[in-house]
Amino acid sequence: AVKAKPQVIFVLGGPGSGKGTQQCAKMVEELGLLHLSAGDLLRAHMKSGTPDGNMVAEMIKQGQIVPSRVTISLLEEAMLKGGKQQVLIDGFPRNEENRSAFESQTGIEPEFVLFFDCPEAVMEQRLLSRQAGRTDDNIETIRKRFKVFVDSSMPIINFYEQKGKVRKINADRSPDEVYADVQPLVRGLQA
Ligand code: UP5
Ligand code: MG
Repeated sequence: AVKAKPQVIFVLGGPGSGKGTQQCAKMVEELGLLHLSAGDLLRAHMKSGTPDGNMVAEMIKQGQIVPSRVTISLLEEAMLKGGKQQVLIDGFPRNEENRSAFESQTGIEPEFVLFFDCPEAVMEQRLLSRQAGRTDDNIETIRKRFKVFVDSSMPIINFYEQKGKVRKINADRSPDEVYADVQPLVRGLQA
């Protein structure tokens, strides 16, 4: 079980910037942190068939941000269950409502924010060639997701930038090159 509050790293960046699969998986494998993808938790929840689950399915299909009430309870449950002292939270918080609710409900402030910076054209190409069967990987929803990222999520990154907490990574490189920059930052937290 979790004794003290876990140390949290937020992993943020546009849709397709490479937050999930490649980078977080490597950190889990090599450094043993718990990885929670807010999007993965929401996609699992939408299969529950509950009214909330159906709302989540519709919002994801439209590229909209789910209310923090839903996302935070999924994250809290998964953090408790995971029982790790160091947690990567990928794809959250996405707007000011997410950010302030997480901080007030959990009392947790991130150690730092990994920001995967990537040009839209590159992200678009990656998402269009991904074969994960996601309901939001079509060009229409991808464009909506980009707009939501710029309008609602970039202000969160700017908020943490002003607090000196953003570690910006050039994500428009090979996965190994990206990881070479990520690894020492995360290792530094563990030292
Ligand atoms: N790829 C990755 N890195 C590469 C590299 N360096 N070079 C070449 N290819 C690379 O990667 C995407 C694809 O690119 C993969 O095929 C990968 O192999 C390749 P991935 O690691 O999956 O990128 P990621 O940044 O995780 O992209 P993802 O599509 O998951 O980002 P989103 O932020 O859009 O998705 P998420 O799952 O976080 O959210 C989906 C939706 O859920 C949101 O739009 C929203 O509706 C909802 N949501 C909320 O409402 N609230 C939340 O808190 C979270 C999600
Ligand atoms: Mg992802």
